[in-house]
Amino acid sequence: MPIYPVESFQREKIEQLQLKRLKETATRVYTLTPHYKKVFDDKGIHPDDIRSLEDLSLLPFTTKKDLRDHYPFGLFTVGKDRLVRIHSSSGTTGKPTVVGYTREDMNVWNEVMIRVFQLAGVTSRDIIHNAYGYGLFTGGLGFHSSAEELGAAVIPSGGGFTSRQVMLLKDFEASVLTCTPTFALHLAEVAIKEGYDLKKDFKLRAGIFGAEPVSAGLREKVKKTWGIHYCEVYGLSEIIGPGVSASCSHSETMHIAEDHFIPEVIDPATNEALPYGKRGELVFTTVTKQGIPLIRYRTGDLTVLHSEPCGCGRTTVRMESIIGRTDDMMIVNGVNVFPSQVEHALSKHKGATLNYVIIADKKGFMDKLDIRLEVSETRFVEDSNLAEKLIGEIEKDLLNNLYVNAKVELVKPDSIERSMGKAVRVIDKRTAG
Ligand code: DLL
Repeated sequence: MPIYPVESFQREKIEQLQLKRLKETATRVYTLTPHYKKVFDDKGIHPDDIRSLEDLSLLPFTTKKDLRDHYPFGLFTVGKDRLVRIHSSSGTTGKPTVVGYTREDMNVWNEVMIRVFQLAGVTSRDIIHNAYGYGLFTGGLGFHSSAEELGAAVIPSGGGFTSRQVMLLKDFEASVLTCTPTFALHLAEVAIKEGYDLKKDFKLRAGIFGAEPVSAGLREKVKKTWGIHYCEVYGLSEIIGPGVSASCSHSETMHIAEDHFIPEVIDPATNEALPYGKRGELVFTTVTKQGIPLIRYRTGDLTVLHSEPCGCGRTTVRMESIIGRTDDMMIVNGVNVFPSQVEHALSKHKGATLNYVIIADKKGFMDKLDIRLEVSETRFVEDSNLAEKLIGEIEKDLLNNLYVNAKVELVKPDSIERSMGKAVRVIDKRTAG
């Protein structure tokens, strides 16, 4: 598989390119948007003051709120006549965040996505079954345009109609599946129920999965159930959509397209930049975007960056799988827990599935955590000995490993609603209403 030349640049060379592009972007946003002029001036910083990449830490952050406050086009640096595409975030409350792409931005997006396909070992000869949602969400169209650009055949399935998708997956002989990891598992479940043999009846050999946090347990389950190579892809609409980073076949960490998006990890409490190897909030500065360039955009996603070159030959900075979002973290009687950690614990127990809902609530002054967990076979709820054993094991595991005192309730197979896109795992009644 080819590697884009820039992905194997020496550190010094990539940093020179980043610095040049950073200066251009800072000048662009400062001169073209009243917002950035104001926030740069408030910090007493001018784009001409940027002399090295370390100076990035002097620049102001951009948040989701800034995008909302300037809804819809207030942070754009081009006129509407130059846009060729508009997308927006998947947020469910308040105004969405809106992003616009010029022709040049679409070229960058296609380029970084073609790099993702290369990381996943996907070529123009592949047939890609694209089950990411189409529409304002960047998943469907982001994969679609770039797969066409690659020269692969793309099947625009979108989300939903699972049983029909299973039929198309088989009949059209797709070799690559692209969707959220939870939907990949749901497709497998439905196919098995309909009597298919996943390894024999399908031609799938790889999947490119992302858009939501995935535990090691869920990743393994998708890999094993389908018997395919698992490439993880990360991205967010504010930065470009899918394609910000993806994993290669050597490691589960994801290579960042850092010639376009400069990553940093900060301590979300103090806002200080953290060194490689430390966990914190991921922040990106786009350095080639024309439509809506963003300076130090706070993603809310928690991860760790690594700078060592990878066995695949790439030298780009890599990020670990996202453990959760800053706003996903539950604090249960003082203990910090991420849904992905609970998911990982569940994945270790025979009889448990990865279909679950976590419900946080208050009992008096104390927090309480209930987990509704679907079992793999009815006997695990109907046989009280089996049920008691499974509940006991999981509750003990959560207490010993995550220090969380949770109450597990087992429910029958198929009783928890499946998600066609990003799964919703937590209901926090403490914060609702
Ligand atoms: O989810 C873009 C995307 C589409 C990525 C398809 C990958 C595949 P948004 O709807 O703007 O964009 O949501 C962005 O989704 O900040 C993360 O919290 C989460 N996310 C995306 N990829 C991953 C991943 C798309 N691999 C938000 N692991 C981000 C964990 C992810 N979370």
